[in-house]
Amino acid sequence: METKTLILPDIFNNVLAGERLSFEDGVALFNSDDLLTIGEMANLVRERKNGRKTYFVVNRHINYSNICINRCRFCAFSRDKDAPDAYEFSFNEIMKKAAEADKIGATEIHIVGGLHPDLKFDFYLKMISAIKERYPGIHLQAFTAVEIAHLAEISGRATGDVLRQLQKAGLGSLPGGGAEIFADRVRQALCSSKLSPDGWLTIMEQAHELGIRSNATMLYGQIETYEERVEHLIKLRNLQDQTGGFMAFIPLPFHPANTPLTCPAREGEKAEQFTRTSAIDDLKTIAISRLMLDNFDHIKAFWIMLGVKLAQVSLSFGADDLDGTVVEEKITHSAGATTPESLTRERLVNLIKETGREAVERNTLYEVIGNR
Ligand code: V47
Ligand code: SF4
Repeated sequence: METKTLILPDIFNNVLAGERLSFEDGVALFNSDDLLTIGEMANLVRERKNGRKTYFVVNRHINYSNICINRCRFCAFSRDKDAPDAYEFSFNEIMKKAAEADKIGATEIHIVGGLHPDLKFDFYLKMISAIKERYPGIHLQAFTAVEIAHLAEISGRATGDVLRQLQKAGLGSLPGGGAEIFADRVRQALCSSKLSPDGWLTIMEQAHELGIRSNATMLYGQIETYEERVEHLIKLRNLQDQTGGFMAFIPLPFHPANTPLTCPAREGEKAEQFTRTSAIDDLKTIAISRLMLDNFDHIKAFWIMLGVKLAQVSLSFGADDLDGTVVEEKITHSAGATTPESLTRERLVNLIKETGREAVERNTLYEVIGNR
């Protein structure tokens, strides 16, 4: 008979005592088959921090362009400028999408895109200031640390200066994308020309120092080891100890369809076989994130990537936030996501209530808008 690796009682005792888990604890949890005990521990921490509340935000994503000078091998979204399906939204199109956000009562617009070779820094400043001027009540969560580094590069400014100028224009916070997996080995294989882990962490530190709060992510389910996942979480935990600027952590399961890894466009490259992460891996990763990141207030289950039903289950495995209404999403849907692109406020509330939890509408900064 196959033997199951059970959770070490020491880890359970440490969680009960509210003590910080070590690197070795994190790896032991990933190597354990005892999903239900891991979930029970994560739920304990989740309820200690957030009770039975589950947060959501009424928001709209705007992916302003898929044109990107990078070619991350896990990304099905990016295109060369001359590709037939390359796109960039005009200023007017972006304003139209912002108006749609306002119409549904959105309190947040989430703006990210590729690293465009030609758009000038002024375009980004104008996009932020025009939306903010027209809709001052909407929080703008825009540009990953990778885009901030790109804007610094194209404008000849320091990243701190780029952040200050965007903040002055109306930027509210940074999304957590672009962190991928910090391990050099994985980055060399999958996204060697991307902003380095130190660069990502430094930009987050600079943003936090300016009072620009942010999220953090981890892209998992590719070639990384459990050790590399835990290492990633500990790097985030260390920076959070220093700045306290992170709001939520979002584990992102790799979607393999149409990516250069599975559908190479270049001659000579071999197509790799990847399947979607299992539901067990998704739940385990959410739960272990909740357990390792003791200094993060929120763990987000991004329903777009997890699927609606697994996102519901994850609320009992450490997650306390379902993200939002989203409306239009291109990054995961280019990579084969089968989820809808949008959920209404009412649907989100029902999904949360179906799990027996309290639905709380929040703004980006987790200020409560209302109990629903
Ligand atoms: O940076 C790219 C990842 C990120 C794939 O901050 C992929 O609240 C899975 O960061 N399969 C963008 N993931 C999304 C993101 C995000 C989403 C929701 C909320 C927040 C937040 C942030 O998606 C990218 C990259 O890490 N990604 N390709 C793929 N094939
Ligand atoms: Fe470009 Fe971001 Fe896609 Fe990498 S993940 S290719 S930086 S859009």
